[in-house]
Amino acid sequence: MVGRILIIGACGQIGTELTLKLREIHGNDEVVASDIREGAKELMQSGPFEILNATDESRIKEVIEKHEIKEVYLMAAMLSATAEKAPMKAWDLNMDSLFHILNLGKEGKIEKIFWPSSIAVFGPTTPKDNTPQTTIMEPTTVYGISKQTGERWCEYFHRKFGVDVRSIRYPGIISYKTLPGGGTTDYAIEIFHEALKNSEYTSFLASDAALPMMYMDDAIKATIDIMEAPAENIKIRSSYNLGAISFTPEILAREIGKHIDNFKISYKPDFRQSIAESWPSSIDDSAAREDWGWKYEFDLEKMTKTMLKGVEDTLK
Ligand code: AKB
Repeated sequence: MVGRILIIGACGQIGTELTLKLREIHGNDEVVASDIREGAKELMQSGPFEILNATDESRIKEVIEKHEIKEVYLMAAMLSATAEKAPMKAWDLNMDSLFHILNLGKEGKIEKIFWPSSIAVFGPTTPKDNTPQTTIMEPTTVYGISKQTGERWCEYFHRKFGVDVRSIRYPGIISYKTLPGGGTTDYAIEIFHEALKNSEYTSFLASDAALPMMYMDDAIKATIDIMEAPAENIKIRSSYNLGAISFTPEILAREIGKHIDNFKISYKPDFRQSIAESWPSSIDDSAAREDWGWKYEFDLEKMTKTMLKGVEDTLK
């Protein structure tokens, strides 16, 4: 850590758990959470919180000065499915927020930046299996276009102005504490809730839609590890591929069925199926492994057991 930390978009699916973990590591007062609205009680009560719209440059500056922030995690974004419904709003949020933070890095007001990219940067012309770090990238979604553009700007600001910005391409992130909003990979969370409540689930993706996924604890670990790695180890300044597990709705349903008797899945693919079809099935993350020691811990079996237990507890 180079100074006090600000999380923008702290009340979202990843932001919530990231904030709590960073507070555990660095101390509650060192990690300022911010979002456009208040979030989980645990987050609100454990440390400082600011209402902050990620597109409001002057308010970002005000919060950064007030708390003497040196490190920013920019987690606010509109995800793939929602972005298709509101393209310009998604573009404005995803790009403006990034420019505000990169410019603060350029002006020397903050020293280190984390910005998440996504598997959405890839498109239908990208090799699908074991997708390489460097390959054809022709995203066909609004979200993917914004993330790919963001990657280019991160690399540019690093090369041209020496901004210490670090990024990973998140796959679908699976967790139970805070629900995701508006992603194509969200089925892999909904399925656990429906399995425990009703023993059945109707998937909005087809049975064979294979996508790269990761359990939340691994995603948090990767995020903190890349930020703590020595700057010279971060050789890629666009964004790193990050792999863990890869499965289809059918494979996940079979795994859940090992724990829930008579669990049934049916399929009613909607517009999100074509988004899923444009994305990789699995990811080659050898660059992240070599450069900063990335390794995942949760396989399909461990993730499924952890999710069933976690969701069951939240339903009590
Ligand atoms: C989404 O589905 O939009 C996200 C992502 C893969 O970035 N979970």
